[in-house]
Amino acid sequence: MAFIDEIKIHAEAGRGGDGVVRWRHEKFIERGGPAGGDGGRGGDFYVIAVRDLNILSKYKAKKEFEAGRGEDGGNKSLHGKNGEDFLLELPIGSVVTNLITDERWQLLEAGQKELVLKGGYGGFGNEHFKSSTNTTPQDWRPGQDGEKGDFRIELELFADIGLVGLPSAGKSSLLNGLTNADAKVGDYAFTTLDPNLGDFYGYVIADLPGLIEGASEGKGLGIKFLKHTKRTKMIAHLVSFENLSKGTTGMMKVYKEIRKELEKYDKKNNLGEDGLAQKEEIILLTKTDVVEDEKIIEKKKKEFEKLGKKVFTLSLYDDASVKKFKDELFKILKKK
Ligand SMILES: Nc1nc2c(ncn2[C@@H]2O[C@H](COP(=O)(O)OP(=O)(O)OP(=O)(O)O)[C@@H](O)[C@H]2O)c(=O)[nH]1
Ligand SMILES: [Mg+2]
Repeated sequence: MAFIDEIKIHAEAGRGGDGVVRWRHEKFIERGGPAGGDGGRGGDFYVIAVRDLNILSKYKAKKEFEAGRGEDGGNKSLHGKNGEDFLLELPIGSVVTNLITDERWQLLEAGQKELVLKGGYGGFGNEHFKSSTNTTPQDWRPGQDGEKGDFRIELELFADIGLVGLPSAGKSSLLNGLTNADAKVGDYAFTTLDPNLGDFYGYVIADLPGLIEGASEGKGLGIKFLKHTKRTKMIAHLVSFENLSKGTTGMMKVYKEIRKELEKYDKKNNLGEDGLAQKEEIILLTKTDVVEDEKIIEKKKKEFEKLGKKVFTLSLYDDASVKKFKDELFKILKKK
């Protein structure tokens, strides 16, 4: 299923039910007084945030939504039932804009529910119009229309930490290792085409598409990747030990290449202080299992530590290293 981050929909809250004209039936009295009930309220239209990033693609085929109509009033002064509310599930991070009124809602946490369109009031039945001067009113009112609107829904993916790195650095594997996400993993570049999110003890980790040289100019999946990086609070930059073979400077070279893309993107978009390169960054040296000599791993770690950032080494095949990183990551996120 393709990942979708913007849709347009049309929605209508329910129309109120009509009031009715009815009469009490009493023995020997033909018209025993007005007994027409009021119509029920039309259902309201809500949006509610869920932790499902791909849910927008569900609405690709169906773009019109309608809450339930209120029931008409009944005899014996029976009030019509209210129409059913409609709850449209949207991913956390959605920004909903009413294109007619310009009202905006931002869904920031799971379960957040916003009333977007109100259902119409039910109409009065004839009993409502009863008075001392009019004991047999014929009056009734129709239900009101519910509010209607056209909406744009944009997904502004935001995460506490974004996993950044070359294709195949092991980002998706790590996301799966840290959370219960089920991101696709593959030994070819650009396995991840769209971001995946995972829940890490209440923090959101975003696994982003791989980045290559030239990404800031649109190479690879550049723009898509960078657009979503903008909303992450911090970055975990993954560099695989597989790059070690590119000479002793291999891993650092790869790291710097990606830093350069972040900076270029910031410059191009005049992001300044809000830039990607300004975000707090931790460095993860991944796939330590491909290196036989423990000393090389330590040496690389020291080399990266000179950048003045927190550096971790890990392998998905070494549970202890993943556990250690999990504990540290939790502490880092908690402090933020
Ligand atoms: N040896 C080894 N292989 C790993 C490790 N972690 C991931 N891999 C393998 O590396 C390959 C790439 O892993 P992914 O998790 O798909 O990499 P990615 O960074 O998400 O790649 P893109 O989505 O293309 O950007 C897969 O074949 C994984 O099985 C590790 O710790 N050690
Ligand atoms: Mg991936």
